[in-house]
Amino acid sequence: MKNIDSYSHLRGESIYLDDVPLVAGTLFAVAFGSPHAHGKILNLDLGEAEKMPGVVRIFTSKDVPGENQIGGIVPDEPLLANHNVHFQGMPVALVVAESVEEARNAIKKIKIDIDPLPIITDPREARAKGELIVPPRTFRIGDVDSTWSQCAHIVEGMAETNGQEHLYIETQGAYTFPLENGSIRIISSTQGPTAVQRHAAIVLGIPMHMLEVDVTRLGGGFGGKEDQASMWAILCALATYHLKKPVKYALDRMEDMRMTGKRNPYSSDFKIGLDKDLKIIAFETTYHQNAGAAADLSPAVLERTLFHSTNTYFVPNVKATAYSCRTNLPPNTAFRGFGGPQGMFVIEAAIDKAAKHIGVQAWEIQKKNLIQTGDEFPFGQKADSEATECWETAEHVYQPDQIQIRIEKFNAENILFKKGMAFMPICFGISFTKTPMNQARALVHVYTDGSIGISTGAVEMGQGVNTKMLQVAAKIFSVETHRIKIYSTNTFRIANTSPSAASATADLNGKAVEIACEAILGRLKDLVAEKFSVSPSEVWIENEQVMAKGKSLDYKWIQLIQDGYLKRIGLSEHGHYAPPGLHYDAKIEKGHPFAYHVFGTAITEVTVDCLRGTYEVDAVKIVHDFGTSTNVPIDRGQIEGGLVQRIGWMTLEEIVYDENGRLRSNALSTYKVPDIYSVPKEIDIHFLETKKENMAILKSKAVGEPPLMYGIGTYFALRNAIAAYRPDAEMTYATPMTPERVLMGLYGKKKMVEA
Ligand code: LUZ
Ligand code: MOS
Repeated sequence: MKNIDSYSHLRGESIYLDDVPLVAGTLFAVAFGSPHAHGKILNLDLGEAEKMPGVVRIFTSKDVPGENQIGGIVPDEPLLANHNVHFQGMPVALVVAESVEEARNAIKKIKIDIDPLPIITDPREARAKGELIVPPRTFRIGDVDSTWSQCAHIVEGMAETNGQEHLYIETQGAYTFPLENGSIRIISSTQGPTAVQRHAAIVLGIPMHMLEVDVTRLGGGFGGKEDQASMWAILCALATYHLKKPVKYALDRMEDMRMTGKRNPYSSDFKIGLDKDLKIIAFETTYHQNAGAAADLSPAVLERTLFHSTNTYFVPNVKATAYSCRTNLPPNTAFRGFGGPQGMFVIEAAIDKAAKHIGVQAWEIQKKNLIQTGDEFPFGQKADSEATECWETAEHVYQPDQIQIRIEKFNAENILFKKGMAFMPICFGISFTKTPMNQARALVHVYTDGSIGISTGAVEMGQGVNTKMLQVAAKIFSVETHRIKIYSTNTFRIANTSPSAASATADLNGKAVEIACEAILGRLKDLVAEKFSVSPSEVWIENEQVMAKGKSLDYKWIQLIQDGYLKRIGLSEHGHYAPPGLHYDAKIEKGHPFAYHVFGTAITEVTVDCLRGTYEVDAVKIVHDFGTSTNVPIDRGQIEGGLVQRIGWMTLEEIVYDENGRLRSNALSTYKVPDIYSVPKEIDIHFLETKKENMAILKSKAVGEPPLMYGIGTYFALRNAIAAYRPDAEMTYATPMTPERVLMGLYGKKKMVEA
């Protein structure tokens, strides 16, 4: 079915934060961010700013009634800086004024004296200086040290991935309202309503039940609003708490780019060992994660990097170590894939380097090492693998041998244009790696007119989760979809929500909807059984008709609901779901953290203009493991969007901080994001339908993050095209592959220098 939001989106009628009608008396907040990346605050002079027209009040850390702390995993992040500043843009004060313009004008009059401290921007330097967010972690299987001597080929190297700006179309923001008796209503553009509620309670020193967080929808999140929406919501709540007035803050684009964290950049080392049959028998890697100035979600991101260190390959001997390094950049955070893509890039770089060293194609190594059902991941979980099925289907459907022959012919006939191909097989674990987060709730009401209202913990951010929730209820009740409405996500209706993240939102919340609907349906069936003297197990509903013993009872959904009300049966239910079988022991780094894995294979073909260094992605051909997709258009949209988002990260998007920790790529003029010209000219998606049992909702596997990883293939296809022009091109494994880097690969004298 179509995305239920498509009509209102197209007409511009969907309500985002900035579309919420303004309430009389609303005040506007703007944060004053530190102009320095690291230092001690000697003096903060608000005098002149306070006298500016329209200014109502300026808040600092001294105004925090509870704890000045919003750190989620580690309590290391003040809401407002008090003694020290740790990154440029770190909020120090909050100006509240009668208009946005007046608040922004007042910001310019704030004076701050900072005694500078040394600035670190590089994660390896941070590690050398002992600046770690959490202790390092190591995942092990087999014994790498004793395996190197058995390897026919050993290759070592370094791989680096840059950060990525989330660039949700809707920037961060919140709007808060005073309620009776000190309660506060918070409208927040957040993926994590409970995170906002929990931290607002800590900062304000009031119980969570006084804080209503409501989210209708987001104009994109991509992980950037999993944790980092809290800051703005709580700043507004702080102002509302003191002033008893509605307060709104919607960041402008440059503020958002400067003050919020991004995808964690990684700098990694690898060593890979293969036997003479191209089996990878040893892999050792060390990740240096650039966490920025506070933990935020980085320790969890780091964990997922470790879980994906071998991507979709079985490697019997692995040692993977990960360091989360503190630097003076805005705290980096969740971003679609959550550390997985960073880890997967490293093993793909290792395979590419080994292939060049041995003189084979990377795909020969990739194919030989695909994980099989029953093989063990380094963290102890056994794979239920579709890796080979995806790969072989891709070979069958897309004929890559023919593509390669065509490419070689093209390359022989053209001097200034070269083509390249790469395979990118993926494997992504579905579940929050923190096991307790894997739970969800849904509240289902059936009204006396037969219409149905549903609340869940799922946040709609364009991914179509509300449509999927609606489909679950429509299927169980077998009613028409127009009868069902999915409500906003609200902490007064659904408590203790996990963020909409980890690709798990539809599964977790969908199962909770299923449980709640089944409970109501069970009571309705009992009523039918009594009324028609049949057994409840013989009753079902089909297209709004009540059926029993194989035939219609000439009794409709609406009559059934009205009778249900008159008979005083419960027409509402609160469902709770927690996937069984998940466990993980971080002491030994073994367990079964994922409900299942999603597999797939992409074949990418690119053309490089060897005069200009520019390139085009000709085609990306994908076989994706959907289980049994319940919504093909939405799932296709997720695949295409994820792919292009990752192509952007691999090719164009270049975050540049200078040595003072200042963001140089702070606007869309200096930060190039993918546009229609970056989209592959052809995207083919083959839906691999597997009938096997799985733990996904309606067996329709999670699709949010896995397809992002297909974009990695573009990077390696570009390298192959460059090698066709210049076989001795020496290029480091660094992203993004900007046209500048391509040119250096094509014409650079020696090893390509870092941009
Ligand atoms: N968020 C989170 C995530 O808190 N835990 C996870 O495991 C995760 N994975 C992917 C994306 N967001
Ligand atoms: Mo996320 S990276 O918020 O699923």
